[in-house]
Amino acid sequence: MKKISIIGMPMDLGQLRRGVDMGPSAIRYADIVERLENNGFHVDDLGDVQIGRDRLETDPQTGIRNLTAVVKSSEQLMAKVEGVMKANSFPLILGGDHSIAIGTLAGVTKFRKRLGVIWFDAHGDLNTPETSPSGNIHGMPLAASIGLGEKKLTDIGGFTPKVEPENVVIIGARSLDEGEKNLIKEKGIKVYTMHEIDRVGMSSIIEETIAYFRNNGVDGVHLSFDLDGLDPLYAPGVGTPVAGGVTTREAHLAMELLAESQMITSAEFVEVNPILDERNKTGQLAVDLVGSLFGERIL
Ligand code: Z70
Ligand code: MN
Ligand code: MN
Ligand code: MN
Repeated sequence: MKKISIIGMPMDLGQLRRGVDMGPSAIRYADIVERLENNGFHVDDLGDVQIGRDRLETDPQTGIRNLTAVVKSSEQLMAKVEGVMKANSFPLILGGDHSIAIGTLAGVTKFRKRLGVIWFDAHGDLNTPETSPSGNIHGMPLAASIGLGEKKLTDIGGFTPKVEPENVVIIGARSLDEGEKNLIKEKGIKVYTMHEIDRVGMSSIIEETIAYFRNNGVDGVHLSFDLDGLDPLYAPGVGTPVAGGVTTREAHLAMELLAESQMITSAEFVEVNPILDERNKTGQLAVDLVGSLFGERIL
């Protein structure tokens, strides 16, 4: 039987709004374990990584908030993910703000040296301390993972980069900072903005993405799913809502096509903030999408 190991990463240190540390609880409350078991998986919930609670520090040199605590917590997540992969189980990480992806990808890429990454997000998360408008680490994890920015973030696990820029595909972008736009051009990162989603449709985009990764010869694909990629109408419980996003139907279709491809080897669902949510709508949606990612069909 296929095994899935759930790791909760209740980290809110990568941004300023409190409550995203309760994301893993909200997703568990929406019965993620039962949902996956009903789909025929053996599920181990490994509980939560312990997160440092001290939010006092902003690095005076770089303006990065909570750097020490994020690094420490990321190292712990990396070790857990590594353990899951050693045990031949599928790592499914529940955030937490998107800064958790730094630790996730550090753990996954200890094993997969040519990893493809799907970054489903309204944002690029491609800021470096130089380009960041906020100093918030949740705006930096993709940059850090391709080796750019603060060394303490890029070098977690003792190696960098984790992922090659040509093996990254961003889907759902509609809020990019100037520095991020420059970086996308400079590194040739593949981005499907809302414009392309509207023009060619989600199914073509996922098919193209799968073909792109196959052609690149990746040895696995990680899905980093920021719930703010969805329109706030469907996912109100996020810290940085941006109008004009992906619909529930498009997101389900994407998950179903990825399930069919059998390409996804690890995943994380991030930025669920129950304090900002409406009766756990966003937590429930995350679980529904996980269902589709693991093979659920309407009929
Ligand atoms: C902005 C920054 C961001 C997620 C917001 C926002 C980044 N580009 N990331 N929500 N997940 O502060 O860097
Ligand atoms: Mn077990
Ligand atoms: Mn994000
Ligand atoms: Mn985002």
